[in-house]
Amino acid sequence: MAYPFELPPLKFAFNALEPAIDAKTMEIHHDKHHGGYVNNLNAALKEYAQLQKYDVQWLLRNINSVPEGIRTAVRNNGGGHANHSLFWEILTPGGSKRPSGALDKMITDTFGSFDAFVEKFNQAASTRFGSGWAWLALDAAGNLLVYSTANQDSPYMDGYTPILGLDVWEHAYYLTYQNRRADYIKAFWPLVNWDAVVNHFKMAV
Ligand code: MN3
Repeated sequence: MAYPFELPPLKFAFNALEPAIDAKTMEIHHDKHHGGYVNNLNAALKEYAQLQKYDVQWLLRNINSVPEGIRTAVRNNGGGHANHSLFWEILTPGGSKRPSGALDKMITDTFGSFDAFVEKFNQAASTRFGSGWAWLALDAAGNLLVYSTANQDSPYMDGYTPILGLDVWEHAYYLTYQNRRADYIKAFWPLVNWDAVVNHFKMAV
């Protein structure tokens, strides 16, 4: 999918993740925040016909070859579009307990145990100062890593492929949790759609 980019519809109702994530937050977050990134990305690319054939992952992987005049706009808004598109996909009402198959084994092999992985991810999410994201991603050699990025910076910009992400911008949790980011992080795990994460893992390896 390339220019003009479109806001992907949510696959569940705004209130479907309550009480973990409230309906108002979901509505504003999806329609206004993500919608804004899509609109701003399209506006940035409007006069750059040579870039309009590329998908957002390509634009982010090749951010340094994007013309300087729109590089920051593509970084922020392309990142925002890619990050949120993944985020909505890996959330689902009721979630699923654990990843299956090869991903489950690779998480255990890489981090020692599933619980150790969760702890490391929570650490990345809670210590990201200001706005950003925590990620489970694959590097170019196919190794799993957990880390965080600032603002809307995308793992694609680092040569990684994200398969699970958590938005820790205040807009993602402030209405329900105010300053209690740790409570929001804890409430996230039961919503994770591991089937979707496994699909992204399979596409990336
Ligand atoms: Mn967000």
